[in-house]
Amino acid sequence: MHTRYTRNTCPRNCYSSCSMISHVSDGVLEKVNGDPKHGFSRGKLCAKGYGYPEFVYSDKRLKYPVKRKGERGAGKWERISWQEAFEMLATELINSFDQRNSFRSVAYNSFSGNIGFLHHAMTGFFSYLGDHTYAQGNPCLGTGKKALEDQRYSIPFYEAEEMAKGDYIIIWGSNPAVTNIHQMKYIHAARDRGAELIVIDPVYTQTAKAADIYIQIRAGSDASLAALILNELVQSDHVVRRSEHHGFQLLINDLKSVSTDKLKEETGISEEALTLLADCYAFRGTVISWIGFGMQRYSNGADSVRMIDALSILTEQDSSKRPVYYLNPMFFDLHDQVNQKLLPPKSNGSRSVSYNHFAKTCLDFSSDPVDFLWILNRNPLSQDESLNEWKQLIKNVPFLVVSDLRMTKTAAYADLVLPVTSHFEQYDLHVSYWNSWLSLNEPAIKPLFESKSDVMIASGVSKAMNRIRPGISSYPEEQSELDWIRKIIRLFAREQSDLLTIDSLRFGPMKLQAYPHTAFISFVHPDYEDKSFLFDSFLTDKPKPMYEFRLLSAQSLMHIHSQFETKIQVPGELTTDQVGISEGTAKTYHLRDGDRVIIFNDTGEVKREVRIIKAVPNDVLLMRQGGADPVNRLIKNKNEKNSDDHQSTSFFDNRASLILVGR
Ligand SMILES: Nc1nc2c(c(=O)[nH]1)N[C@H]1C(S)=C(S)[C@@H](COP(=O)(O)OP(=O)(O)OC[C@H]3O[C@@H](n4cnc5c(=O)[nH]c(N)nc54)[C@H](O)[C@@H]3O)O[C@H]1N2
Ligand SMILES: Nc1nc2c(c(=O)[nH]1)N[C@H]1C(S)=C(S)[C@@H](COP(=O)(O)OP(=O)(O)OC[C@H]3O[C@@H](n4cnc5c(=O)[nH]c(N)nc54)[C@H](O)[C@@H]3O)O[C@H]1N2
Ligand code: SF4
Ligand SMILES: [Mo]
Repeated sequence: MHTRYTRNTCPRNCYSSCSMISHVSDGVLEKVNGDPKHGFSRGKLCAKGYGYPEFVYSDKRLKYPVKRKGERGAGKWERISWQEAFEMLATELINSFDQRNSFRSVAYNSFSGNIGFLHHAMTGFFSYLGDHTYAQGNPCLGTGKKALEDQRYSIPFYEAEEMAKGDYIIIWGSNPAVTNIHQMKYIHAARDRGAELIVIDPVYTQTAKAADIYIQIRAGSDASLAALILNELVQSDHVVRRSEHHGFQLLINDLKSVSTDKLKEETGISEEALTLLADCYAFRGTVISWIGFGMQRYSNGADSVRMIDALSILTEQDSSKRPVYYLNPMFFDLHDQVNQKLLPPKSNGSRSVSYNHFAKTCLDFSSDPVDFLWILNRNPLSQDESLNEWKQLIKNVPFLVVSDLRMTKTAAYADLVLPVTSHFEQYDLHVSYWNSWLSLNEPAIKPLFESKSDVMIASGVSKAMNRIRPGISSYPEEQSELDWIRKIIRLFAREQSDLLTIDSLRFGPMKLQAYPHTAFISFVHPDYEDKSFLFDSFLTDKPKPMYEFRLLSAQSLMHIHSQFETKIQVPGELTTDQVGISEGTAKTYHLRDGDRVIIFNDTGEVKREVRIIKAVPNDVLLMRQGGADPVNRLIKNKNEKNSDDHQSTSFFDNRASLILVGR
């Protein structure tokens, strides 16, 4: 049998963006391997990656466009043709337009399902339409990004592979053994040279297990721990470059006014651990801080990020000895840059709504209420922090369309559901938000059933609109996926290398060159010129919590958020039906493995089966994202001020109690 090989790129919202080699026989995707030419993942994939044939041929894949029959959410569907689907969309869009001579009441919300460049197709489609409503910001990592930009002007940049050169690697709130598995290679390379890995996390994670030193911190108290370390460093005279930094003295003054006993109590850290961390930051070699996303899922997330970052800035003149890893600032924004160059700018009358408050803002519009909503690359009824508001919005909005690979919790409430292709069935282009590799994705197989890519869908709707009302859409509907890719590559080639072409990428991914960035450092609170950023976090008293437990629901190995339900079960990984509790909690509440509990707070309740896990601290309930009864039912948006500072969500600030209901 003849086997054909193509290069694909994993489009999931994952640090790696692995390039992969697909093996296709008789039009069937038989096997997927890692691409040895992808210099970051170096020929390896995670288990989800190797499992892609199962994902592609899953019987859960949507096959045809379907429209709702009966009540919303009743689960009854009627198969329709694409032509009918496009006509329905075009009619709804034009009806909305005709009511106010504008598309302002039309909204779309797309996020992280597929992070390839071509998955901005809907951004393109709507930008060409004119005024409309769209979601903006970054609910995932926006807080830390903004915090670092406030403090440093731009996010520090160090190549992912260079982590191998550290003497100490201190990971604050990231779990790369689960979320960024290829990075572990570079960490272990450093350890082989004698480096030490220190992990700071409330949970004894897989990464903590691989570490030389694990420091258990109380959830949400990283800013306090970093303040304690800084205090030690000031006392022992290990702080450098004092006078150079705007607001340094403010920071130190604020630090003096905070009780260290109070901070110690908050963090739950031993003296020994504190001394050890202060000694690490005082070390004259290369001390790497990795600021993960765990500690920014709190309302004090920005302060935690700035405070941890301050330790690196203030302990060494030579910044190459204090690398701070957060994300790849060169390429994280590349999508926006490309959109700015290739698409018309968002029109003045368009409404941009923060992802964080999307449902609420749309519900509150006093004029031009949303009457058409398109959700794609997103599953808000599982993943958002405001499920109740989302449910309300979905109930109220006159027309909801969802494009996805599967009938998700969100799609189940739509009026129209459109099946999209997997990345093996379309072209795309990818750059990672962590490493510097650019790679191509070519179709390996034909689109399954009647699925279409986001680009093809954008073209189809535009054509249908123009058939009904010639000239109403100026979207360049004749452009193919390859045409768009050529344009994007030409942009990169201009800045990177003439040798960069589609054909060169067919031979393997290319490492993009970083460009220089400015260094400007300020420790001043972005909202108050005369205060350091310590101000918010420490000088306000925190009310006593109503519920005993923190809800932690970080990422899990075999899933990307609500995506993937593989047949392989990893021993020890929580299922969506379970809650992980500590041995201490089990004792206090007389709970046993397998007991059924209800977990509740004033936002909602979920049912779970108890699993006693040593790794969990006493004040934490550990849960997985996704599933039939999502943990997000218990999560409420804590971010009252609709400010840019707090783009990320405060998932882990939420608390709950539990009650036994069956055994
Ligand atoms: N409780 C809790 N909730 C969380 C988090 C947490 O830590 N705890 N983490 C948050 C974080 S960090 C993130 S990034 C968000 C992620 O939130 P979402 O972006 O909503 O993530 P997914 O669940 O992956 O949903 C993406 C959807 O896109 C679909 N999709 C995949 N490929 C394509 C495509 O090519 N086209 C289209 N149209 N659709 C596609 C998938 O099938 C899936 O249904 O979740 C957040 N939610
Ligand atoms: N397998 C897999 N990989 C993924 C994803 C996935 O869903 N599955 N999602 C991708 C996405 S969108 C993202 S955003 C990244 C996120 O990847 P990471 O940066 O690893 O972030 P999280 O998994 O959200 O949380 C990391 C750790 O923070 C810890 N933590 C919680 N609260 C605190 C705290 O107060 N202080 C400290 N120090 N630690 C705390 C959690 O226990 C957890 O172990 O992963 C990406 N990679
Ligand atoms: S999920 Fe991440 S690690 Fe796994 S194949 Fe995709 S990009 Fe690579
Ligand atoms: Mo994320």
